[in-house]
Amino acid sequence: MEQKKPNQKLKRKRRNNTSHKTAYKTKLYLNKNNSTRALAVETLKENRLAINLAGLKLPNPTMLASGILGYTKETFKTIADGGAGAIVTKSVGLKPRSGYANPTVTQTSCGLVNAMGLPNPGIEEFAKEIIEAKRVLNVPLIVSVYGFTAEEYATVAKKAVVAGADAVELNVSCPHVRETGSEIGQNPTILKEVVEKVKSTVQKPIFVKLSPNVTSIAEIAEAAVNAGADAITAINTVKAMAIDAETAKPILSNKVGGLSGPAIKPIALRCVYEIYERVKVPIIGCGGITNWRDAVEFLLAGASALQIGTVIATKGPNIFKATTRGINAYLKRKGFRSVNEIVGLSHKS
Ligand code: RRO
Repeated sequence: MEQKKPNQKLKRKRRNNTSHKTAYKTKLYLNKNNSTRALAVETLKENRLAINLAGLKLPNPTMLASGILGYTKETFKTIADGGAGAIVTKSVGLKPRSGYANPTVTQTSCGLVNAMGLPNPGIEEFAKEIIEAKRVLNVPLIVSVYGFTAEEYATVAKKAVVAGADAVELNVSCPHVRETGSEIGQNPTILKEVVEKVKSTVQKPIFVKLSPNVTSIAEIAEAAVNAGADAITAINTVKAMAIDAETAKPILSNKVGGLSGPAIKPIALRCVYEIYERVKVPIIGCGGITNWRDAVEFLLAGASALQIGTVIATKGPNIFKATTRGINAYLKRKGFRSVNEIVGLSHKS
């Protein structure tokens, strides 16, 4: 009698189980004590979650999103200890900037609206913090950079890399500061000029963080990649505002700001999905991720890594560990050997 063939999924599951067992046994054979046993399990867990992001080695695909936690090495360390696989700094420019007057952030029913106005100490001052942060961090440090011209972007990126940045993320998507941010990222010609200039100036990976406030984010992503972007981060905040019914006035001093948090997750997910169909470089999903299930959805949409931001305000730094644990349990339950296996999987169905 002809034997029934096991379906593909079951086959994969079995193969994975076997390979895990083999690796596990090998370790135990070499070192027969309990601490090594724990180490072996840990190593296997890490292997399932470890990624190579445009040449950067991350122990897991979660990253601190830019703009969330200031500029000090202490805060970066706290986030890395919370389980983040990489850290992205708040955006830094050529000169110090005090940003907008208060109020700069307001809570809405499903997220935050901010208009900080790019407050930052300037790259000369921040370079010292990069040097210090590199001494204490065991995960990659990515410096978010902005400028008002292509030359400024390149100068700041160069200084960040000289100080020790493992990569730079170009902020071409801040929704409310004039002559930088989305005014650059909404125009493929200017964007190309900026990316090319930075690419020819630094020898580290360049991530480009895009705005959702465009007609076709895939078209913008393609322009960035053609100009040399090594990865695309999608998305920055969605242009928004809040009005106080009692005072009858806009709440933020800048009136208009950017919405982040759960409200923008479906928008971010759609952006990642569209970009994945258009370009081949890794995509870093960002926007409203608050738990492991959100993270998995982004991976399935095509993200290779995930930036987490707004939720830290309510759940604290351990959100990174919780998210990673959840992704790991999902992969295990579904029979996948590596997180890479589910990147873009929703496109195949
Ligand atoms: O500093 C800000 O107000 C800000 C920036 Br740079 C950004 O990229 N996105 C955002 O929502 N706010």
